[in-house]
Amino acid sequence: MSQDRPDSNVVVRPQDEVEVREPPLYKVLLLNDDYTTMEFVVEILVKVFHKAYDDATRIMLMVHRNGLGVCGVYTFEVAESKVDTVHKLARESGFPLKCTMERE
Ligand code: TYC
Repeated sequence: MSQDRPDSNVVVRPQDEVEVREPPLYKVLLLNDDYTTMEFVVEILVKVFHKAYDDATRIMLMVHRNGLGVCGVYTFEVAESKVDTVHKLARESGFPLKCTMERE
């Protein structure tokens, strides 16, 4: 029998089946503080989280009023990279803005 042709007599055990589960997802959350400007938070939401200006403003106000809010949902590495980028940009601008991630 050809090596390329599927063999109908082959038994595929469950442990040999292809993994189809989705990777775990992580929410990235922005935390409110009294010192970071509203303008800077909107800029972060537009530049780092690719939000439209109006959505960015809505999310920033939600964080301002409720203490925290979700900016987006990503795989582990992407979420981790967003958190690092927010902290780096905030530090460079002298703001104490904090960002965290949480498994969905
Ligand atoms: N509370 C800040 C202010 O009044 C604005 C702010 C919003 C800061 C969201 C952080 O994640 C934040 N200037």
